[in-house]
Amino acid sequence: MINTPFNLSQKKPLLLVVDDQPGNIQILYGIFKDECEVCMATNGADAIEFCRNRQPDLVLLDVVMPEIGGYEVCERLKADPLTEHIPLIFVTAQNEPAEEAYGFEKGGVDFITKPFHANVVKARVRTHLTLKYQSDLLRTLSLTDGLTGIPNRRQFDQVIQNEWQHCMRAKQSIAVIMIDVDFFKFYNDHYGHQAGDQCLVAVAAALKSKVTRSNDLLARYGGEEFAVILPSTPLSGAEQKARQLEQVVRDLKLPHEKSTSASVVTISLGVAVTVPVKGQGYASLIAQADGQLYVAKQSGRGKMRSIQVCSGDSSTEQFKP
Ligand code: GH3
Ligand code: MG
Ligand code: MG
Repeated sequence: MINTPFNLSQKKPLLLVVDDQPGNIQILYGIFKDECEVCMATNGADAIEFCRNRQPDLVLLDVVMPEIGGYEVCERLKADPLTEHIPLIFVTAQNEPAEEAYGFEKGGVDFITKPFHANVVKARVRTHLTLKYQSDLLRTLSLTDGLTGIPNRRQFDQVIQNEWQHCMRAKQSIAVIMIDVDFFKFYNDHYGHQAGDQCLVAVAAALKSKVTRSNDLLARYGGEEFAVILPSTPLSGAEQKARQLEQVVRDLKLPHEKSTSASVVTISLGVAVTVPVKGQGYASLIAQADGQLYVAKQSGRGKMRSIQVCSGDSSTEQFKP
């Protein structure tokens, strides 16, 4: 097998073959069964459902099918944010340039003509799987923090935007926890920058072990700052989570001789919760959580402070020992 980047990845690529003629599916299955996980659909509706559920790496899509034809399947997949990034190759008995141009216009990445020539089909599929692997990798890297391996600020911004809208529609509360490592400048000065980096890696891993619900997100927000998004979570739940996060970092027992508030590395946390309403942006929620983080720092560090932000202006601060 040629060593293309896609087959350097751990998993076999997932290929969906869509054709109303089982004979065509069999031929393509025979060509790709060794290097791909091949799944099949015999109509457009099933193909769309499969793509929404399993996000294949590439779809080989018959143009002429009863009910929903290939071009319409393509159009629908491109209109859905869940499936818009999946590349599609049209499979057709026609090889008119006008037909090909139409397919590209609809969002296909390539054409394969029947009857199949196995080596040509293989080469085209490999090219597009390689491109898909590279664009996935780029997307993952651009959304991940290089030091700690957790989501970065860019991913945080994307997720909070989506969750904010979702919670507004569902009339549910959303919580943000801003986290800052205490006396971290002293830590670096005393133990060195590399030890500082290792400390951030350990803190990130500890925090991650407590942020486990599928829609919750932990991100590195900046230097020694982290942030958590908790959709559909009321104040009490967010405070409970913040206390767990404070404890899990304290339990790492990373010595910090230069901290004036504890003998180990600790974090301070600011929590803000609200039910989003139209006309209000999420930036104010982050600012409120930051405000609470500042209060937590002022009250001695290694602490959590929280606020319920009401729609309108009146907010209720929660003061705790
Ligand atoms: P406070 O308790 O008020 O938060 O004090 P602090 O010293 O933690 O806060 P300050 O903002 O003064 O210092 C943050 C330090 O974090 C300074 C900066 O050099 C360090 N830092 C930021 N990013 C990194 C990083 O990626 N690696 C390391 N080793 N240090 C970092
Ligand atoms: Mg800071
Ligand atoms: Mg700090």
